Amino acid sequence: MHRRHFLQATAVGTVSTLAALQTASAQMMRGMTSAGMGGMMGQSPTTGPNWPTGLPLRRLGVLENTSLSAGEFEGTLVASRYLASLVPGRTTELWGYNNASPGPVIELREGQRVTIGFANRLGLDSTIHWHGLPVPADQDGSPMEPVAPGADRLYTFDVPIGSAGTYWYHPHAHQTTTLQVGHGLAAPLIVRSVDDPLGILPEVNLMITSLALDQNGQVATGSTAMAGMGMMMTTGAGELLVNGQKTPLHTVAPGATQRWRIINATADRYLRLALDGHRFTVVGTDGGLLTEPLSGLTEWLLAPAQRVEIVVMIAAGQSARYMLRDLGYTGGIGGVAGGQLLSVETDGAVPQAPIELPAVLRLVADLGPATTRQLVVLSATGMGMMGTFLINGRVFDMNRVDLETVVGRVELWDLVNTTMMDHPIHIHGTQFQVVGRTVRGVVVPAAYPAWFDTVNVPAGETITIKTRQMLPGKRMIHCHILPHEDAGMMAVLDVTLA
Ligand SMILES: [Cu+2]
Repeated sequence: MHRRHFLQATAVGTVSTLAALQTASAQMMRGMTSAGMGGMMGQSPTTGPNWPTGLPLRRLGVLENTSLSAGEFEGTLVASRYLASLVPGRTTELWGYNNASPGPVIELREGQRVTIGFANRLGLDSTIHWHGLPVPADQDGSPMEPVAPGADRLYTFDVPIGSAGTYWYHPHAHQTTTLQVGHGLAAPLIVRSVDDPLGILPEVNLMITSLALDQNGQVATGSTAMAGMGMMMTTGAGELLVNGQKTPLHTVAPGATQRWRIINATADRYLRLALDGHRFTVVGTDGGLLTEPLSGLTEWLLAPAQRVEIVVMIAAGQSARYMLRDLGYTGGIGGVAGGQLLSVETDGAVPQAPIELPAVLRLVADLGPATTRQLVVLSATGMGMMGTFLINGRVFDMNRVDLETVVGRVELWDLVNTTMMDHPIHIHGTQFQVVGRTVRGVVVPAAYPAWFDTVNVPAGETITIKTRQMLPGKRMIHCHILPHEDAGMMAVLDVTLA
């Protein structure tokens, strides 16, 4: 393995021995993270095929509501393998919902009753997890509720008032989430309110995924063998795609004001988002709108599974081009170069007048005084690639309860990261508020109130959140770097009635 990669690295010519070794080491790491065992056993995912770029940005399809009643949403999702043309001369097997990757957008309204039929035609256990929505525990698509290959089930839940926001849905089967999401199973879910203060703005959904293809144009990611081996390494694998396309082209009128809903649906990539030549305004996070817009931003870190809603006022110049980029992020260990996400081009139209945003969007009310404090410690065990990550010292066991709470109780949780890399921690069943972060003993309060279901806990730091569960049942708490989740960086929260 070392020898093969060393030869690859030196074959390019006049590189110094040290540089060659560094390149070889980097390629080896990339190979292992992108292809799992496949990459280590001779397939070469490090030199994938050339993706076409600059195609018009695809608008994702919307899942049809087959209910005749305004208060209900009924739809059907079939998860299966299908063939797609992604790169020249190759046909790629993707896994998708209704033969699409990303799958169809589910557009819901606050207060709706939702019934979605799910047909699992993947050939292995799967689920649909409605990421971020407070659905009942047995409708949450957790690993405790697997849908067998060939089986069907109904998911039923109500969309709470106040939950308007940008979510997504994806599989959450035991130890195969990386495999399934990595093959393309993910899609946006948007909840709308009747009184959206930004309702007049044109919207664009930007679903960001990563897809690693080998030389034959086949998906090379998410080996369960790799997940079981230990997970000290992650990130950096595959191409970053927007709505399933490599650096597509988004054409806008000069001066246009647009609302972009951006979803980080990658398995393991932090996205440090920036738009060339522009500042932007963040108006919403995982659980919907902020109290006040955060304007004048030049970048925003979007951890795996997080969403952000931004308002962009495009510059007034005609026929200009700007790149939406990932600036790259080290995540506490190693280094991941960024990349180009979306090419934004103004057309020759007369510049539009900017649309002013309201000073207040909606109240993000404090959850109130906490009566309980709990500790969630993220730690590492083992050495190098044979190690794994733990929550409160233990690897995931769905037959064990790790944390307990009661319905309606407001709690402070200290998420303590003792490891050398960041972990984006996701709590099922609720939205929570970040209280602050502690860096080397210094407490930094959160700058603004916001709803999150996933929070990045930087290496060596503590993030304190205020959280509350409103429905009984067993809930997952886990790292949303999917290889970490599959390897057992997950815990069970048992929510009981008071
Ligand atoms: Cu992690």
